Amino acid sequence: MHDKADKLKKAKVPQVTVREEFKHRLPPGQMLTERFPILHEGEVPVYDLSEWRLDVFGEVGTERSFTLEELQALPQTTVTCDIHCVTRWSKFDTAWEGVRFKDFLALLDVKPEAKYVMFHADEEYETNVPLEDLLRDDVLLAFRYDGKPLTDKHGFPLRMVVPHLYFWKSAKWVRRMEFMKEDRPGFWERNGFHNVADPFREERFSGEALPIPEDEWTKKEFD
Ligand SMILES: Nc1nc2c(c(=O)[nH]1)N[C@H]1C(S)=C(S)[C@@H](COP(=O)(O)O)O[C@H]1N2
Ligand SMILES: [Mo]
Repeated sequence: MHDKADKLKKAKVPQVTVREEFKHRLPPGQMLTERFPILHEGEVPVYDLSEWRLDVFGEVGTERSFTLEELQALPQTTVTCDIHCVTRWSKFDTAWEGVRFKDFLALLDVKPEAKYVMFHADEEYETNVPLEDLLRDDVLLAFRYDGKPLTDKHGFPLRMVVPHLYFWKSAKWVRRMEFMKEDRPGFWERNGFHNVADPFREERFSGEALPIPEDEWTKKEFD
């Protein structure tokens, strides 16, 4: 009985204490969790993988469309990184496998004028990231998390992982990449969130702070 009560308690407050030597890895205003919260707008998409494509368009010489098999045949990398959600949870040492964005970019005919990327994802999600940010070695088109294929709720079959920005910049269920000359705000960026989103500078909001209760994330679904 005690056990069950403890488990429920743990589920309610999934926050853990950060050891002194890791404190520098926790951005200001963040709380550490060992669970994996699930956050998104809309429904979890269901795919017919034979129809699934990743499309590349915008400031490119040639538009491209990749099947999942084509993407999975590319050289893959493992990245272990910390992730930080604007709703205040952070998770350390998350392990992802996939194709480096940089390696993917090398296959594309992107025009030199392209300076930003809009990630278009299901369900009608969009987020914008400067191309320069995506050239870091730890930015992935990820197929796998923690040694297993992504679960539906975490973005199966393909999501972005852009670890140095708040996690809303890491689109789950990504379907289209648009290369752009000019920056344009994505879904959250149009709805009061910061355009840059550096967690160590606490770039949460573009104007006034949005009224998100500090414990809201603890009430969401978790793995
Ligand atoms: N397609 C899509 N991707 C998305 C979102 C979304 O609503 N739709 N939410 C973002 C937000 S706010 C966060 S914190 C992370 C959550 O990823 P997770 O559910 O794997 O923790 O996904 C990001 N990517
Ligand atoms: Mo988020």
